[in-house]
Amino acid sequence: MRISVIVPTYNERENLEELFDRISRALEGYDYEIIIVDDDSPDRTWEFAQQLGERYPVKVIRRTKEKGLSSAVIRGFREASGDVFVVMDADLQHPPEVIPELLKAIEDGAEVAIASRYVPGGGVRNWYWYRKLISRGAIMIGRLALPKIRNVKDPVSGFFALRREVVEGVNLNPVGFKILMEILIKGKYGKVAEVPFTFGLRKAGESKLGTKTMLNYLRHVYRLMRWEGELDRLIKFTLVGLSGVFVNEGFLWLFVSGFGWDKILANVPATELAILNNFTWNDLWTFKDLKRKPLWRRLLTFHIAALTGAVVQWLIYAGLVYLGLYYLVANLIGIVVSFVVRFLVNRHVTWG
Ligand SMILES: Nc1nc2c(ncn2[C@@H]2O[C@H](COP(=O)(O)OP(=O)(O)OP(=O)(O)O)[C@@H](O)[C@H]2O)c(=O)[nH]1
Ligand SMILES: [Mg+2]
Repeated sequence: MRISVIVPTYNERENLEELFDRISRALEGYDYEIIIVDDDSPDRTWEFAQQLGERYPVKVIRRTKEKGLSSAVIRGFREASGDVFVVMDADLQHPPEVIPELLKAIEDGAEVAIASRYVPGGGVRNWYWYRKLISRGAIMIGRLALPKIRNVKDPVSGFFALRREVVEGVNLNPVGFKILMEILIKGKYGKVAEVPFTFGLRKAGESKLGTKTMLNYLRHVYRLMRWEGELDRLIKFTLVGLSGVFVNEGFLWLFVSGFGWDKILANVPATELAILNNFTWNDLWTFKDLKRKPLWRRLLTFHIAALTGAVVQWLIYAGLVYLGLYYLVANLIGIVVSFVVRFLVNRHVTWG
């Protein structure tokens, strides 16, 4: 088994020697190469990497026309000759000593092995609380929006190993910053393993991450949702929901004006009929490929989602009105949040 360790770099000269030294110790006995993909760093990281190539098995790629972390990793995949690829940062936030554990997981049958901050034994060190919060929040959004990766605890880690076949012939989009998420959605694999590790602060040099990152991340999640067909589901779910409004209003009118029923009570069966209408269309159309649970379970959780949505809507309405927000705006926010909650419960539970 030959290993290719792919390291994207930009101004990482100060970290390179220690990085190579620790990789070479960690991979003693392995057949391996280190591939540095450098975007023409002003500190001449590429040049120093070439010099170190006298002592370590290094292949240096100096890109002068392209820039960007993900495209650098994809380029590394193309240049790599190994059977297993390891991707890691140069700044020693990713301890090379973890690489053998990743390789062990691959040998044990995983096609993708992730060095994970969010499995027991892993973590982050010296992070401000808001960086932790953003990291956790971003991962939660990704896992909720992309059911395929919902069981992966750290789908945005920059430190992972995979078999060559996972990405071979796969068209990866270099625009997103989180290449692992791209691979987990588009790659060809069966089993994913996560190995704990502690992510610290960078040793030297500067962070390349700006405030634009969060917005770019959300755009990336959105693109992957589209690619997965999850956005289509969301649109269908919306249309079905709108059809339910007409069913609810229509039956309410029939029961009150036609049958002379009590206005308050008549809305109970009218609402139930709308719920059944929505369930039927979602079952036959929105989630038609996901009928894994028995019908009665789907019906039950669909009702629970409807009830949860109604409670959430009312709580948000009451809370925002109490805080002084105009009541129609408060209700609108409640409706939108309730809609998202209902979609997620149904996507992950009813048709999960
Ligand atoms: N080739 C290339 N490498 C990059 C680019 N941006 C970042 N990198 C490298 O990718 C790795 C991760 O970037 P960092 O700036 O450390 O990102 P981070 O670890 O999330 O942030 P810090 O905690 O501040 O270090 C490092 O090895 C960088 O040198 C780029 O545009 N091109
Ligand atoms: Mg870093």
